Amino acid sequence: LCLRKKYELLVVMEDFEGNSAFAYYSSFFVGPEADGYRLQVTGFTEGDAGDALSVHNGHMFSTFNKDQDGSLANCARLYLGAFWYGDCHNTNPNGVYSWGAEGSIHGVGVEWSDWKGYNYSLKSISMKIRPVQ
Ligand SMILES: [Ca+2]
Repeated sequence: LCLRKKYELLVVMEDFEGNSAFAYYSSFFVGPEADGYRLQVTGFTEGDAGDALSVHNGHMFSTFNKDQDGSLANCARLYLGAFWYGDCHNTNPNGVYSWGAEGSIHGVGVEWSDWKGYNYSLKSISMKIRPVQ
């Protein structure tokens, strides 16, 4: 990932009923390690999945053993993932793969809340970036 280039981002996801949805962002950038791999994502312009990512803009990347989220809690431990958590998430792509609708533990699945809510773990989710000319 070249830090000098501009990137756009396409998030594509599928549920277990054969549906798919997407969200497009015109600008995507990840900051340096020294700044916690801070996320810069802006320019949601279209997507039938809705925008679950803009709320994560400006946050550092947090893991179980590296809490640098925007919450008093440890979001990675609470939601069993690793992400650019704020307080805590609207999407949890590195959450627990749990085969669809499953509400026993709120928000721990592979969630994209604006499409399927917080108790549906997606079949797949991909974040695809490419340089913008
Ligand atoms: Ca925290």
